[in-house]
Amino acid sequence: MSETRTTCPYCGVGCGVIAEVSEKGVTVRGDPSHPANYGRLCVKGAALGETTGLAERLLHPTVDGEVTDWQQALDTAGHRLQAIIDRYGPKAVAFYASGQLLTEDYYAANKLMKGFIGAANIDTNSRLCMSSAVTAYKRAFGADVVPCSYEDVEQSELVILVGSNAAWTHPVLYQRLAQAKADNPSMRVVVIDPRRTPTCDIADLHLPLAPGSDGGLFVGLLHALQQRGLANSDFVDGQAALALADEWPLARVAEYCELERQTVATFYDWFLSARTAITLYSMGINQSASGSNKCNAIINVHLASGKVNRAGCGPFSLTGQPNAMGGREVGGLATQLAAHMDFEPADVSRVARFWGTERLAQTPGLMAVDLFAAIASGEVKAVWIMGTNPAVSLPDSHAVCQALAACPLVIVSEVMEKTDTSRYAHIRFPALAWGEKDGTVTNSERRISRQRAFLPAPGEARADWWIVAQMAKRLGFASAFAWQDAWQVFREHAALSGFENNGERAFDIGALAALSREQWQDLTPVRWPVSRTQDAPPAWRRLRMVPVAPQGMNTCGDPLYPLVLNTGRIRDQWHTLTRTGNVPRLMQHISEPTVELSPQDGARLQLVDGALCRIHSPRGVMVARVMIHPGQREGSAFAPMHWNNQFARQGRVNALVAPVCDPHSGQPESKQTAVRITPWQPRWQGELFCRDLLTLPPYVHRWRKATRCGLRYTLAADRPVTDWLENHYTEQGWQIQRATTPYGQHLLAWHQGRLMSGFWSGTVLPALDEALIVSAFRQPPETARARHALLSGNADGEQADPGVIVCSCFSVGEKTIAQAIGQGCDSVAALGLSLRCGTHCGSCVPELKAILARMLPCKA
Ligand SMILES: Nc1nc2c(c(=O)[nH]1)N[C@H]1C(S)=C(S)[C@@H](COP(=O)(O)OP(=O)(O)OC[C@H]3O[C@@H](n4cnc5c(=O)[nH]c(N)nc54)[C@H](O)[C@@H]3O)O[C@H]1N2
Ligand SMILES: Nc1nc2c(c(=O)[nH]1)N[C@H]1C(S)=C(S)[C@@H](COP(=O)(O)OP(=O)(O)OC[C@H]3O[C@@H](n4cnc5c(=O)[nH]c(N)nc54)[C@H](O)[C@@H]3O)O[C@H]1N2
Ligand code: SF4
Ligand SMILES: [Mo]
Repeated sequence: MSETRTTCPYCGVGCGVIAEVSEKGVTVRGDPSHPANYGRLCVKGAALGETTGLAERLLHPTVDGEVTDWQQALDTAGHRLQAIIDRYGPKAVAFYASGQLLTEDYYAANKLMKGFIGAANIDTNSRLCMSSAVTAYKRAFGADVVPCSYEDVEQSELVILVGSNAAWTHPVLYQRLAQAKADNPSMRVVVIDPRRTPTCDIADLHLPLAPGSDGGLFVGLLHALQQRGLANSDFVDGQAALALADEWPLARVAEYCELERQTVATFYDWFLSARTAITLYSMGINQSASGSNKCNAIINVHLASGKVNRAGCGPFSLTGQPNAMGGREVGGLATQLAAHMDFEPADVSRVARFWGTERLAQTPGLMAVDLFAAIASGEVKAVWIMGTNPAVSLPDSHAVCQALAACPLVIVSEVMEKTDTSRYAHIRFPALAWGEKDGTVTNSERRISRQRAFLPAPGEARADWWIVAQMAKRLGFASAFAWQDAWQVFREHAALSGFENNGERAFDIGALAALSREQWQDLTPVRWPVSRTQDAPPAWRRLRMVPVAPQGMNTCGDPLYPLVLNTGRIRDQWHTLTRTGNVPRLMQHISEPTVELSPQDGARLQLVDGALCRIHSPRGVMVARVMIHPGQREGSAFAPMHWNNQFARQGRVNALVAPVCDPHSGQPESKQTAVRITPWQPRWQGELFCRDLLTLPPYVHRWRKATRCGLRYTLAADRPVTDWLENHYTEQGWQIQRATTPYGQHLLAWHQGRLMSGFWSGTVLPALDEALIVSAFRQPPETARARHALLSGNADGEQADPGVIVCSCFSVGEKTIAQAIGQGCDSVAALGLSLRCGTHCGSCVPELKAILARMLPCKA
């Protein structure tokens, strides 16, 4: 048994964890000494031990689909990349990296691309995440400095969460906030989000504003400050910002945001009267075609009111990924150089001298969405993707997939065998995963922590920085990439941040360049700057208020697409599911692509809780299960960003989203897409349990779920699949047991006495006894009665009793109907959509009405 202190690889809170390896496997607990979490963990962090298995891992390099060795893979990749550079120049190649890489990996990739290949075409998924926040900080402060800490959140009188569902996305920070509020009842919490989210649980005030209208709310707040004589405008462009705000009196704000005047007034009063206030903002602000202006509108009110740069105050952009901040430090964005330097001549010269290169990129490169457009147009001919899954996460995923399919050279560094993106890879490099890799990450509050390896490298997987360095060698730059370990990379990165930095660049960790290997191994979490020459962040020289004219969302009321689709995260899943989708514990909460609708829209669209629907936009379609949610605004819908082709058919939300970006930051408007939702009532729905991944025929909709016995697929389709399954299993020499019930088909497949697969279908999802099925996979039932029970899917050996059949056409019983009413079906039409009863001959409609009247007397 051994213990290792390391850092959680999920969200930007950056919690310290202690990992313990024993014969039983890996267990983790919160690190009580880590200043981000002081021992706390959320459910994802707590389940980390369950993600370290090697199932479905990519463990060997592949070239053109064949497994090969490193030598061969690197030579081939280097050769092909070089050929493209020779023929078309350095701008024909690009890297697309990730805020989940370690700082050392990121530093190496940025150095190779910008410093030695000589173009700045390296961008990152952080473009989709926080580029608007970066743009705004740079415009306001002259540097990308987050001026707040978690302690500021705890100490504030007024905590404003805007476009953040921190209860689910930054759970430990949220817990710290909830605790601070419990300890200090005078603290107030305001949540600004079109949806009523779990984050609202601790809110004193929730502003369910119209999607995309935050600009108006904050510009109006600036106006309110000025009206009360509380606005200091002694900043660059301060007067101009106030002049624009003049046009936003309370009445206009309330109308624009579709909020009660009183609600807005209360929020403004609280802000004006609070001694300290902190605004936490995240994707509801950043992911907008005017995201950087919205961030500046927030920063403006903090500047004007003096609520910045002191305890308990400030505009606090919450970073999403574990190392989004580290990526900003090394220059992972195509629009900056390295160590917070830009493409100013002095910066270019300094970085070139430090790296000893004559090939340094002189101008910014392509930003993510433009980068994939350039791949589509053939301008970029080779792309190396590291640690991100753009086929799922970029907007307009069909176009992204087409671009990748047409790209002459796609290289993917991955930890998983199969992803939607790696499907298009010519060359795949197996990377080390969390627990195996070693380096540093920086969290939301600028705190650098170590991620330490505590597991051996599996198969031939290697560190991302090592793979980059090996490629650099193949391209002829061996001496600049001659590091032996991550510590050496870190030292170089730290030295660059301090190089010729006499307090001019805020990001300065020059003092850490002197760490010995042992000191770096033992590094305890530290907030930057850690300078040799200064001890506080440099005084900001160029404080600026950016004049903001609020802009609404980009989509405008097309009657064909009348709803606004909002997208985001659910509590227990991480991004494209590669790391969390196989953990049964994390699949219990929400296990399918869903769409949240308001009760009003549900009724209007005749969609009940649990029904299936299709969501259409001009770009694509998604299939989702309806969740009726009273906290959802009428006219808006919410769908998770997580699902993809590995886990669902037509579950990718970005198939719908248009690639419309903020002109300053390049960040796409992922939060507002105009859509139409139509019911989909499949002929049958079913559950399939099996031991291994199964490729089903394309007409079957499938949702893959992790269970304790292998895999579970929830299925739905308009054509039957039982014959296909039977054939498929018979071909493998398995014995088939089949039953037909009035509602659907059941099928069990056996091999040498072991249960290999079970399938149960009905006109609606059959109610199954999962425990019974899981145990049958472990230990086949011995008695005939038990086998019969298994075939029925229920321990009592019967299909769940439907009660007296009311609808004969579809054999729908009274009990089933009562159950559906209990789950929210409140009309004959809704029952018909959910169960099909009454939709054929119609003769049972009066009985349906009677049951409804009996169960819902207030409706009658
Ligand atoms: N469980 C979990 N946690 C995560 C992640 C994960 O995948 N899973 N990912 C991490 C990453 S990378 C990120 S970036 C963060 C993101 O963290 P968050 O930004 O908190 O998460 P989201 O769910 O994307 O969106 C936040 C909220 O914005 C709201 N919103 C939508 N439109 C608007 C609007 O016009 N105005 C306002 N004010 N709000 C709006 C949505 O309703 C949603 O509740 O989460 C991190 N944490
Ligand atoms: N519609 C919509 N789209 C969105 C968002 C939204 O809210 N709505 N949010 C956006 C945001 S904020 C973000 S951050 C992105 C996230 O989107 P992605 O970055 O595409 O999502 P991940 O699933 O985290 O992708 C990481 C990939 O890297 C692999 N990986 C894990 N560890 C390692 C490693 O150590 N090395 C390497 N080489 N690979 C590794 C994983 O298996 C996975 O395939 O999505 C964006 N897209
Ligand atoms: S709050 Fe974030 S960093 Fe902390 S345990 Fe949860 S996912 Fe990990
Ligand atoms: Mo993110």
